[in-house]
Amino acid sequence: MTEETKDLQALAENYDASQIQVLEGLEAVRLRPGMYIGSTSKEGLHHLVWEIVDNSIDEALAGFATKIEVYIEKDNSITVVDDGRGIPVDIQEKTGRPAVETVFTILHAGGKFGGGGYKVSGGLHGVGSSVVNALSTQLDVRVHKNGQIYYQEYRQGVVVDDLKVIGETDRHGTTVHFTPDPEIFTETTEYDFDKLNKRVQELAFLNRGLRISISDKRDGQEQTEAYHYEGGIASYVEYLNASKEAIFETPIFTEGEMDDVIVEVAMQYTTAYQENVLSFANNIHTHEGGTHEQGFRAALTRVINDYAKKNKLLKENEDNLTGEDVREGLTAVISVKHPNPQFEGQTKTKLGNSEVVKITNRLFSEAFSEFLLENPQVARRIVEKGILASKARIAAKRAREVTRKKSGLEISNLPGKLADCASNDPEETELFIVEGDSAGGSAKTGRNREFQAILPIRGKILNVEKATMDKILANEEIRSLFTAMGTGFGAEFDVSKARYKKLVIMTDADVDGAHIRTLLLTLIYRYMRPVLEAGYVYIAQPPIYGVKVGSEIKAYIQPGANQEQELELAIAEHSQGRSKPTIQRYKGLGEMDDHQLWETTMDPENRLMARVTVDDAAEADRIFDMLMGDRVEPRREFIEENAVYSTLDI
Ligand code: TTJ
Repeated sequence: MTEETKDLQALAENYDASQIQVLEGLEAVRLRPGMYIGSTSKEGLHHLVWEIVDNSIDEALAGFATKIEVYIEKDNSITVVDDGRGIPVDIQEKTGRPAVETVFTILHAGGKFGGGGYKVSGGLHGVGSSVVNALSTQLDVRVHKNGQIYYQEYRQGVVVDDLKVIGETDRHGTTVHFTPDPEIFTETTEYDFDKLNKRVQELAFLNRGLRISISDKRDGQEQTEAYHYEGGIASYVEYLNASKEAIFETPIFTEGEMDDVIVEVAMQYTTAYQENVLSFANNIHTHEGGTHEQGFRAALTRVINDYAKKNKLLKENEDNLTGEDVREGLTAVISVKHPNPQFEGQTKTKLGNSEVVKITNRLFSEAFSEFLLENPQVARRIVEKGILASKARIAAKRAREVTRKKSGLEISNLPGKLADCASNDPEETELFIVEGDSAGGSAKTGRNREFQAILPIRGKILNVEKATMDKILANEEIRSLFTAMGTGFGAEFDVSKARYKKLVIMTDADVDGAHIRTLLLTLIYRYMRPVLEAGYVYIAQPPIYGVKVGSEIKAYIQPGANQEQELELAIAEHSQGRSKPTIQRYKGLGEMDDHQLWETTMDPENRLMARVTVDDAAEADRIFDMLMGDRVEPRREFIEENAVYSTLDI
């Protein structure tokens, strides 16, 4: 028997059999938290919030809650408030306990009692509030219902006292407050406002009409963001297209329901060349797509071709537009709500329910065909855009056929500027893309040649958003990147051929560096997506300060939210009496010599790198036009405020 089991047994002495089961259930959660919430890292910590918020979202989707508030309290505990019916407080026959107690103490309970409505939210792990309770040092719930305020509290999931009435109220709803247990969340118990805020905004887009807010009450970080979109996912599309040029004013919005599956689609075309289709199932972002996307794509292609032929925009003997043609410049959000979603794929973010192909296809086809009939001007623009795309595609194909034998992207043509490494084992090799020739020089001499390769690029790389495939292929900087990576391009792209499993973007820690990084990320997002999905892309994090005593560097300070405090600390630590260390501020990689660059930024033992997620890159892509616009000042401010870094890694 483990120590923990003994403790629980002792606690359980006064309980009956059902309560011992409760304790065993909670103990299982505390012993293997990862099985219930995915991980106990920063991800898991944030996951707790969604396990709670999902319950309020369900109550909103059932039509009873209109407002949800999320608070990060001063001590990094979380409060979630809704104005729904309130969790039931009546005694359940089966357990002899109030329903609310069961919700928080029995594994897998919650959601379905009371009948009617199905649970639509529910995260990837979908196990609910008892898990959050088990993983919190303290959790309390207040239910406003029947004019009374009911209260109960728990410690590490164990009931402190019976549910009791602590006051009167004229409102209704549920308030849950919890403190994640630092014994479980050993990496961090500090909440990231931006991370919560992003998801809260996404939930507002995905659940039309919902009012949801997030507030940070921590000292010095006080802020609130509140969201409410009457347009739902149509507003989401407008948001995604904010800095792009749309070819018609208002996004198309369709919705329908069949066999208890609700399907919503919002879409708008822009003058861009790429497609941007996001899909969701039960509010979960299905990064890997799935049957809802499949049904949507098939329907889109068929309906546009049917319309084009019927209206003689495309002649009977002409080839149909392909899926790629009709998705060029398309921004779309697909959201389905399913009573029993099946998630598949490597990251469990692919919708697998096979019946959803037909349902999405049917519902979207009907609504979209009707839209085209009623909006002939918009319909004509969409078809014309597709025809243009098909012409460009055919021209590019011809051009490629002519030059097939010397496409130039074969490894035998490795670019001259590439300083390759000795090893050819992708498991250990790293490709550094370095901005500028001088930094490239330092990186070449400073690196470990065994496994680190350097590809210097010149300041400007092509804006891929404004360029066609053949233009992109003709660009020197881009070609050398693709050749070095060895993955091929376009339809021939093959991530398994990657010559390096780390692709590290190393740019100056200044505005221009951030700009170039964004250009590269957009290129990778658009044309090397599998490399990104495989987790191969990193951003190097050169220090911004060096703390020097005499000529010796004692400490490097990395950029980040706490950089100034860390600098103060380092100064204090390396001061001797009145003699203070000197501070060097690094404006660019060029200011470091080869040895410093190795030590601070490239040496796997010391360096800090941020792994880029698909979402980071998607965000870079979204803000792209802002960066590429003609006005310099807003751009500069924007980059300074939004340099795209993500979570730490390695
Ligand atoms: C269930 O069916 C009967 C009426 O109440 C329904 C219900 O449970 N509503 C509900 C639960 N609203 N809000 C919650 C809830 C809110 C939070 C913040 C946390 C939890 C676990 C539940």
